[in-house]
Amino acid sequence: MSLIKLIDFKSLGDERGDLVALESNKAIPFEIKRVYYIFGTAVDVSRGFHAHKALLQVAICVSGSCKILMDDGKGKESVTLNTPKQGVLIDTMQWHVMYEFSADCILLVLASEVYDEDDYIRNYKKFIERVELLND
Ligand code: T46
Repeated sequence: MSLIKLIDFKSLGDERGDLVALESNKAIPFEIKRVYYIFGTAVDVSRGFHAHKALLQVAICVSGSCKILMDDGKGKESVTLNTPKQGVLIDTMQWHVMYEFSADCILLVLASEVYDEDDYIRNYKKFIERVELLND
């Protein structure tokens, strides 16, 4: 199964332009408890380098573009995000890295929980250990 789970959003566009509406448990497959956005990241800077134990997220490039690499400890896949009409699911236990941000990139992230640093695994070795534990 692909590590890249893209979600296409319906655009309510007309001659005035586009409008995308996102609701919990509809286009977004969880209750949205937090919204944050990342912008002003230089093209040579990468972010992320962590996995989440329980958090579900959908990342949407509402302006510009960036890439995201997903790694489940067994395989890696990456995708370019370059449209506000599509989001990518960042599943639990997916080590992820965002990179190659365009100067105009705004990466909007919808999250299933409020911020909790204890939910992060920021050490790759510990991530792999947990993957192996969960697969036992
Ligand atoms: C993720 C990717 C896609 C907060 O205080 N509250 C928040 O809601 C968030 C998201 C971050 N922070 C603090 C934690 C750090 O001190 O903001 C600082 C920067 O966060 P971080 O280094 O984790 O940023 P990224 O871009 O590496 O990762 C972020 C999210 O943190 C993460 O959950 O999945 O974007």
